[in-house]
Amino acid sequence: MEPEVGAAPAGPPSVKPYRHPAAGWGAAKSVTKVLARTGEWVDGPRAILKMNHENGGFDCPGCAWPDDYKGLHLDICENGIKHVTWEMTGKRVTREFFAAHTVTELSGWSDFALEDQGRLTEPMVYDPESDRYLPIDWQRAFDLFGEAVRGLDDPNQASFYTSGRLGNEATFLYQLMARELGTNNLPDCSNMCHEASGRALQASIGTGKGTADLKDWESADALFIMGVNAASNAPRMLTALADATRRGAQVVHVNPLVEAAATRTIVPHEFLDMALMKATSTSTLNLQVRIGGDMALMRGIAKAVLELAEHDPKAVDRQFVERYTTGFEEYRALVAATPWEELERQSGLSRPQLLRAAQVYCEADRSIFSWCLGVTQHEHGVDTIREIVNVLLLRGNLGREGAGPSPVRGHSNVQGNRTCGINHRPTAEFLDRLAEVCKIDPPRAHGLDTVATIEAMARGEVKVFLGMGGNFALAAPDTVYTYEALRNCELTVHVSTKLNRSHLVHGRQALILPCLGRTEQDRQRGGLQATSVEDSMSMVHLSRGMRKKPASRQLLSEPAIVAGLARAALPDSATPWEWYVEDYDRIRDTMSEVLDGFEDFNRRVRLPLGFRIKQPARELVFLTPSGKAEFSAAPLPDVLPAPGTLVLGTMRSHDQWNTTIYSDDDRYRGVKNLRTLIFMNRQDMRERHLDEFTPVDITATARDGSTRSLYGYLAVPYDLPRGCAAGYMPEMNVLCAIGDYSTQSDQPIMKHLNVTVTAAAGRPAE
Ligand SMILES: Nc1nc2c(c(=O)[nH]1)N[C@H]1C(S)=C(S)[C@@H](COP(=O)(O)OP(=O)(O)OC[C@H]3O[C@@H](n4cnc5c(=O)[nH]c(N)nc54)[C@H](O)[C@@H]3O)O[C@H]1N2
Ligand SMILES: Nc1nc2c(c(=O)[nH]1)N[C@H]1C(S)=C(S)[C@@H](COP(=O)(O)OP(=O)(O)OC[C@H]3O[C@@H](n4cnc5c(=O)[nH]c(N)nc54)[C@H](O)[C@@H]3O)O[C@H]1N2
Ligand SMILES: [Mo]
Repeated sequence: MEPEVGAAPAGPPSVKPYRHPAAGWGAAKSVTKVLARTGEWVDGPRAILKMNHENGGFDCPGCAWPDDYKGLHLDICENGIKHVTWEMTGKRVTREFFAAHTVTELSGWSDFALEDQGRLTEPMVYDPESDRYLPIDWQRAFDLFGEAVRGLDDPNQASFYTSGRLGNEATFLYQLMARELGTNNLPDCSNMCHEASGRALQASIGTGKGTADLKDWESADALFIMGVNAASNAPRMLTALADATRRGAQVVHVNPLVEAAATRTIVPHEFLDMALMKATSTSTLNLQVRIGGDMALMRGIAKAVLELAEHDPKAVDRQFVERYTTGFEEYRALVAATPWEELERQSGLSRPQLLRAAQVYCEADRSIFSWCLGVTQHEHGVDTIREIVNVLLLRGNLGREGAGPSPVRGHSNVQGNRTCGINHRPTAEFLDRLAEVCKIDPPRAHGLDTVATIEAMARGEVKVFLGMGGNFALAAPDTVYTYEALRNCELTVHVSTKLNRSHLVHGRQALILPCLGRTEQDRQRGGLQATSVEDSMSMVHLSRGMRKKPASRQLLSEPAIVAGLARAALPDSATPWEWYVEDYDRIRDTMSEVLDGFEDFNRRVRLPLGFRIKQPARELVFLTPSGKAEFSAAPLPDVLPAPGTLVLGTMRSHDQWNTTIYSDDDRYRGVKNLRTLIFMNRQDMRERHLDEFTPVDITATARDGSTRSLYGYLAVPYDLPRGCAAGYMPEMNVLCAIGDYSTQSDQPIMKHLNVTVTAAAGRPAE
């Protein structure tokens, strides 16, 4: 049986095209509804005013888009507000709540209902006798963890997951604990997110991060926005896109769907525009690639540029290519050998469309290419991103203003987590520094990532699982298998703010440890504390909670929880865990000695806008084996669906935050009260004799030939290329086999599931 997931629909389903600009009044109305629902009329707006503000505000936990560096206007968005008020709810999950409901009963609740119970208030331990969570005091909870870890034969039998919400200081302590224990098992959400970006950029330009910042976005002549639903998932990008079209820059959207950000917007903080209903266009060209077709599109652009260069010497920046790159000749030969017909077939775009994209690129002096999950969650995600870099290199779009690669990260501090040591494949240099400064002997062998952790838990090789935030059970692929894996553990521990599915899918022993959220003040012996975070564009700045009264007096901060766990697991540790927590400046002092680019951390992080971590590639210093930016010459993958099948991509709705489902609506795609749907091309529906809302069964066939199904989903006709389909995560994780991860990035290929869709025959009898 499939697990019960998703929200509870509030009425009959409907789908109508959305004809309004993104953001604007629809967003304002939605915010009003959210504030009403949480009852946060006073604190909600106060929090919003403090969000993303230089000096004294807290970082919006909504996404990793950078704050407006000019600090002039209210840089907020509907979804950030939703996210913050969701944390600030007045509702509480108390010991009485847990006493009233068994875990078995709660397992039947929707994910919406679970989180909607409000904030967790005290540590709880699972009691198998009564099938309930019972209160436990903090010290006993820490000791339970400590005993379990000390009882392992090998520290590699524990795995430590991070969700990208965790601040830098807690992150540093967390990885220190794991490594002092003796393991690099540090899976994190970026294993499902931007692993491909990190690996591709590292290989091509010697840094795992993008090089463009917000100022560059403001001076680019062309912005290529690939595989991101920005209006929902990075809404503050809309401001940058509207600014760009206003000053005459080109904005090209590459997406199988024409998402709301690819139309027009009413810029959220421009109140006059709001009052006058004045929308600004956020797109000059939409290219509806087929799912997985981005690499063919990039190669098509490269081919056109190289053909043009035969009679226009300015098409390729020869000087740049010669001075700063290697591998150009090989790449040129490969591109020349790839026929246009193949590029058309694989991209799903016509030759005129490919040429048009190339023309935009060639007419721009400075171009930025930005991307998110639509590009990364594929088998060939790394090759595709390297192809993006190839295209940038051809015209010298690197190391100068207004140009460069610019991945849009997901969680608000997922990039900071990596910078501060969450990496199952740490470099030797990092470990050497850690060993020297922290006087520990870190393990050198690589650890387990997300998929490998699940497999190891299923085999009984990982026995203790600790989730530092997040909702591992639902976020991970192959839901049924992942549930079995978690249930196979000796101990599962989750540090969380809200009740979620991962607390119900637990090991033989289980703990829920509730923590302070980002909006709340964090007071330690040394006074009020702030934590630092890093955004998508490598800006590091402080985040300070403003709420004086936490959701419960029993909540601890994340650094304090890590310290408590560490001390219990490492009673003789010489690391001054308790001393660190008294004053986070002490953690930052140690970090400044270990981490590259964090020199003088405590002073620089207190500058009004924080500081930017230096990007060597931005200065045209390439830390690659050749010392140059490296062209890649990867073969073009075949992404066409086999006859009779479709390629299905899983994605978010507008009204959800990863596994947190706010409602069953998806406003910009015109959907109401429906998540169990599959968006399909009309003709693909006709071929299968499906009408709108015909119930269908969806069966995914994994690489190993095994199948997984979802039953009774509703077909919804949508404007996407033939052979392509889309639906919502996390529900559709049921379809994603554990073994179907990219051999290039180890990322589950959540945007490329091979499925058949048939009129519903119903779930077979078990
Ligand atoms: N409100 C809100 N904000 C969020 C999140 C949230 O859940 N809610 N999640 C956060 C996180 S952790 C992340 S990682 C980001 C995710 O941000 P996104 O990457 O926008 O996430 P998805 O919803 O998965 O949407 C992927 C987009 O890629 C497109 N796509 C699918 N396949 C392909 C393809 O083959 N090629 C191209 N070019 N496009 C394709 C889809 O149509 C969709 O527009 O957002 C972050 N911000
Ligand atoms: N099929 C499919 N699956 C996907 C994806 C996809 O596109 N398709 N996307 C993947 C991606 S990009 C990601 S990032 C993952 C998301 O994976 P996760 O990061 O694991 O999941 P979230 O839903 O963001 O986690 C929500 C939970 O975090 C906890 N939380 C909230 N705030 C805090 C806090 O301040 N501190 C702590 N300790 N806990 C807090 C709450 O208890 C809440 O229930 O999902 C992945 N899964
Ligand atoms: Mo993510």
